[in-house]
Amino acid sequence: MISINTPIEKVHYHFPEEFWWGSSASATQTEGASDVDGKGKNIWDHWYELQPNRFINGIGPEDTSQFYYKYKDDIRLMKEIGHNSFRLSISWSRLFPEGRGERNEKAVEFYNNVINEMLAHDIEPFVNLYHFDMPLALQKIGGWESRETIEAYEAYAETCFRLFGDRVKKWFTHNEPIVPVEGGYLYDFHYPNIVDFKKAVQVAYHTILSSAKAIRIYKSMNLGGKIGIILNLTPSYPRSQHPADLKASILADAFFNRSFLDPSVKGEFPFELVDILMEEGFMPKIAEDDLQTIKENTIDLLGVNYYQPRRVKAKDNVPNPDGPFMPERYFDNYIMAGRRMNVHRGWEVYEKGIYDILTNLRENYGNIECFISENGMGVEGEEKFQDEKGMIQDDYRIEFISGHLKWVHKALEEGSNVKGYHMWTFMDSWSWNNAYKNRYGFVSVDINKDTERTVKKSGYWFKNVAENNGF
Ligand code: BGP
Repeated sequence: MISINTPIEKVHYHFPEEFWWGSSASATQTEGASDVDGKGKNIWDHWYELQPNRFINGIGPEDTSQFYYKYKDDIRLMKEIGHNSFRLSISWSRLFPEGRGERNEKAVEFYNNVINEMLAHDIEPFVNLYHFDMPLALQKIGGWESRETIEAYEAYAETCFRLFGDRVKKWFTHNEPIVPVEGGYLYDFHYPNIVDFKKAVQVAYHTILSSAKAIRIYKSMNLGGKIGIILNLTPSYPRSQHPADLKASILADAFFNRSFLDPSVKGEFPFELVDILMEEGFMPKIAEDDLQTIKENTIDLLGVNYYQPRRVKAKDNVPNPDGPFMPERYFDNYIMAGRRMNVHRGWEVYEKGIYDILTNLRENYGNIECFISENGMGVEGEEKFQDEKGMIQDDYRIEFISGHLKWVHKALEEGSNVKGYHMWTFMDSWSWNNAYKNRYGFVSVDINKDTERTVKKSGYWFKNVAENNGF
């Protein structure tokens, strides 16, 4: 039985003092105000204009949860539900409407206000520079396919460090950088909807290089904070211990996890991946000094996003040699009998995955300082769980979070360097292709009532957890 008011003596899972309790969000998904006060278009604004049918219920990014106008109330609510930290992202095209060149002072004012308001409430801002939102002007020159975008990103990053780095002490270069590669260049769920493995590799490579270059700039500025990256680490569990299944899982892991994890933490790429790229003729264009830059500029702090595991097996059938090259040439995805599902999102729920990730980081990545930067449960039709006062009784979410936190706690006991837990997300937000279908927040947002906010049961439960440093 889960109580939302746990007395301190009943805390079974105790977390260290100073543990980071909070949530994460991104600019495009929460700010709204997508074409006011000088913001330039990003790829989401553009894609929605081209193909509104690709967004559930035709709801686009133009007026997502209105954080741009309501940030003061939202930050007050964050405090009310126990946050000591919160991750936001800066909208690149709000700060630089053309991606580079002229800066938008209204954006500077907005992000200054948000950061100051958070600090006034003792909520530490964790700031991410890139969350899927390429400025359209830069996508027109190829986005991450082009080295010009890396230069523009360096200038953007340096501007952010200069403007906000006196107060922001935790920076992140990218959120889930594999996702724009998958969505935009392999599986057609992000603009520019290209299916081309060679371009996908170049995009991934440039993203990693951009991260290393931003880290180099940040360190040279001596601002006294930490800089890292946020990766969705999805353990690849093999169907069996048969060598063919094991090999499939090693390769899936190299494609989707180690492609970014290894260069970010160790400054080098996994040889399993490099071998495949060489053999198949997909090596990216690499300029002199690039690999040195990647080697020398690794992260201080790793954000781990975890939602679901990946399960893989050796291929059942010989892949079609004439089809487009896809990572799935080396493995098949596998549905484990008896798996538990979040049916709304179609994702398996496997709490132990979070522990396996933390253990892998401890054993194989020098126990790098890390935190859970996203974990959460998207649920459709949450209104039906509303009580007579309008509060959503989301016991399933409390169970989901506590189930994961127990494994985080076990990892901690075994020596993991995990420093906090951020839920996805503070309030129900616009979810890319899924718009407002799946609700993830501690706070509900009524999109039919001027985005009215109401704290859910899980929000008050979380307050209790944060205040007791455990549950
Ligand atoms: C992560 C992203 C978030 C968020 C979350 C939930 O991949 O970093 O931006 O959207 O997943 O996923 P979805 O919105 O697709 O349900």
